[in-house]
Amino acid sequence: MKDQLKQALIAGDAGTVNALTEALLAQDVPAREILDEALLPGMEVVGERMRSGECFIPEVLLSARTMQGALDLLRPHMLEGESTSAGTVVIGTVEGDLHDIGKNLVAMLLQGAGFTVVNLGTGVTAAQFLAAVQQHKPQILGMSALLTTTLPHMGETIAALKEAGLRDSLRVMVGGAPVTQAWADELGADGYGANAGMAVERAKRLVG
Ligand code: B12
Repeated sequence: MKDQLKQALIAGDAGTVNALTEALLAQDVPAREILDEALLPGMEVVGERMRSGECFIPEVLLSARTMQGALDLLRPHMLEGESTSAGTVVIGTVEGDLHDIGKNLVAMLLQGAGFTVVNLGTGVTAAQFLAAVQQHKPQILGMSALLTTTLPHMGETIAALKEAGLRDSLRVMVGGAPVTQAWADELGADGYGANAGMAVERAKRLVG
């Protein structure tokens, strides 16, 4: 059934994806397993096809929307348990970038791990990140970017934090497909996560 789910996601068939996700949950298949073994591998294929020119933006968008729908179904199953806050995380996708599936996944798993998450959405400017830090006083600021052209905006936010004297009041984490540990180091970020699981591990260590 997991392979059928993966194929339906690739096809952008929301009805089938929702039905199969619900059926798997009803069989007590853990939400994390549905994510790791069906949905994420499905998006991986969509990405490869986009790269090779085999599929185009409308199709990718359809799969992306379908993925968001499935994540909504999984969310309640990933949030069980922890009640006390492990800390506050402000997270967003940088200016000029509207990719948010990975960022939302990170936000969801951080919530599941007990963090209070303030999700600023997409296209967040350095000034908006700064304002949110001033308002919410988070322990961690997370920035996501999926385009090589929008990566530099991460540095602008860090510069804005420095200018406001707030850089040392929190830890900065960065991620997104083109982000590497080397890029995180160059930026002077405190953490990097290649995937949502690693992001959560890293966040726990940063506040621990
Ligand atoms: C879905 C998708 C879209 C959707 C986005 C829908 C949405 N709501 O997000 C749509 C169709 C809108 C889209 C548009 C575009 N896209 Co696009 N897209 C993708 C695709 C296929 C998948 C991205 C995804 O969701 N992956 C699944 C998630 C789970 O993975 P992830 O995002 O990497 O996140 C994980 C980690 O990176 C990490 N992480 C993410 N964020 C954070 C943050 C922190 C703090 C931490 C610690 C970790 C972390 O954890 C996440 C979970 O495990 C990728 C291909 C790819 N392989 O990445 C291209 C891709 C990113 N897109 C690309 C391009 C070029 C575009 C467009 C410019 C296309 C166009 N010509 O218009 C536009 C740009 C729009 C814009 N201004 O942002 C290129 C980027 C190339 C580059 N090097 O810059 C890619 C790589 C495709 C390609 N190979 O050509 N896209």
